[in-house]
Parts: sequence; structure tokens; C-alpha cells
Amino acid sequence: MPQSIAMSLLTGAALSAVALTGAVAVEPAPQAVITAPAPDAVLLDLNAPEAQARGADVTLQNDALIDGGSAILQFGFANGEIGAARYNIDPGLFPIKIKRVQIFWASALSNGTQSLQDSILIYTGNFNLLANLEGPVMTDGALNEFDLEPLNIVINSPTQLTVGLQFFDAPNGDVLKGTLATDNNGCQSGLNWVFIPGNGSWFNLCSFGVSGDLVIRTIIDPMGAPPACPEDLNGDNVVDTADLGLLLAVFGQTPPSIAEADINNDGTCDTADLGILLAAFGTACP
Ligand SMILES: [Ca+2]
Ligand SMILES: [Ca+2]
Ligand SMILES: [Ca+2]
Repeated sequence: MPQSIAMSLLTGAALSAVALTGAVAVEPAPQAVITAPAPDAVLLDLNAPEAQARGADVTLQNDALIDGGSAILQFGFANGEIGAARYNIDPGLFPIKIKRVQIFWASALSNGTQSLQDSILIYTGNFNLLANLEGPVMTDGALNEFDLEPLNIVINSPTQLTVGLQFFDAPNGDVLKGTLATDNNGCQSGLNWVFIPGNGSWFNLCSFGVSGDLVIRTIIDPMGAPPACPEDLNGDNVVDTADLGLLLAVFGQTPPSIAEADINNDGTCDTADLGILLAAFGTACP
């Protein structure tokens, strides 16, 4: 029977410094395709700014794990099994581009050991395989981030998205091997899945008694979201003479006393900003 173990994350510390607290808790657990080598992982602190979405990007995540919180390591996985997180995405965000995948990976030691796993898999709809990234190297005790932006994976139509990790070097009950983790505040049915190759089927991970949501996050560029309207300096949802007046009032200042007047963010308010505003003149902003 698969097992899990509770661990706690040190506040403010790098995840390589993760410490174990308390006793080992045993919990029942389950046990047009792009094929590309998985990029090298970058290791992140859970709460570091670089772990969050940048700019207009959106982080899809079901887990509530934060630095200082407790993660549950799921040691029940066997080779060939896939643990996967499913996200329901606001249809208004489509088309979306997949930018990065983040997977929290740890063993009872959390000592930075690396292990080669089978693949990162990306599905749309009801497990329609969209991309298969082979051979991800996972580092123990860290949020492993994989940059998928160069693969240019764009999903045009509103759909569910499911992102999974297929095991090649699975723990199979060995708490010294790295594995997927969940949060500890409940497992949301329908958002956590496991593929068991022996059955050839996907199962609701929560139904195996797993008590949390898998810490598998996906950062997307919501290409269909309304663009920001930086030319609307006064925020009244239209680019008009009021905005022009504000820009002209600080024209030539470095930096301008009205920060919004530096539309192109180059530190000064000049003809470049004026040109951008005039090009958008009369535009209604969402
Ligand atoms: Ca949860
Ligand atoms: Ca305005
Ligand atoms: Ca400027």
C-alpha cells in the first residue's frame, strides 16, 4: 500500500533546506502531439517573486502550499504511473500559451539529489495528449520549474488543461526517493488524477485517500485577455484629451512626476510616449 509523509517548509528558506517535522504519516495513496526533451529545471523558492506569474501571466494551481506550510509527500507512485493536476480555466483567457510548469518534488531527505523521470505530459479536454516532454530531471526538495515557452504551445479553444508527471524512477513506497507532493488542506475531486498503466485508466486521485492537491502548477500567457491600456493615464477607460493634457504637463521630465506618463517605461516622458498616446487616441479601454 502506498504511503505518504508530512513535511514542513521552513519560512523564508530555500526549499533545499526543507525540514521534516513529526512522525511519518502513512496515508493511502495510489499507487498533434509535441514530443520534445524536457528543458532543464530551474529551482525556485515557493514564495520567491520568480515563482509567481510575471506581468499579465496567470498561474494555474490547485494547491495551497506556501513557504512555511506543510506538504505531504506521496510515496505510493509506481513506475509508469502519472500524477496530474487538472485546471479549469476561464474561457475568456483563451487562446493561451503555456509558458512554464512548476512541480514540487521531494524525498524524506530533501537533499538536492537529482533523478531522471519519464516525462511531463500536457493534455487538453479529457486526456487528449497535446505535448510530451521526455526526460525531466527532478531535483529533490525544490519547486522545479521548466520553461516551455520556446515550444510555443498555444491552445486556441476553451478547454480543460491537465499537466502530469510520469514516473520512471518511482518511489514505490521508498521514502528516500523523490516524489510528487500535495498540500494538506484537502483534495479537490476532479482536479487530481493518477494514470495506472496496469489498468490503462485514469483515476480520481482523491478517491485513493490522498488528502491534498498535487503541487503541479502551470503558468500561462492569457493571450485572449483584454490588453492593458497604458495610454489611459487617468484610468477613466478612454484615451482622450485629458490623458494628453497629463502627458504634456510632465513632458520632458526624467522621470516624470506623473509616472503613468512614461508609457514605454524608459524613464523619461518624451516624444516616444507622446507618439504611443496619439496612436491610441480615442480608444475605449476595457
Ligand atoms: Ca488543497
Ligand atoms: Ca483617460
Ligand atoms: Ca518614456
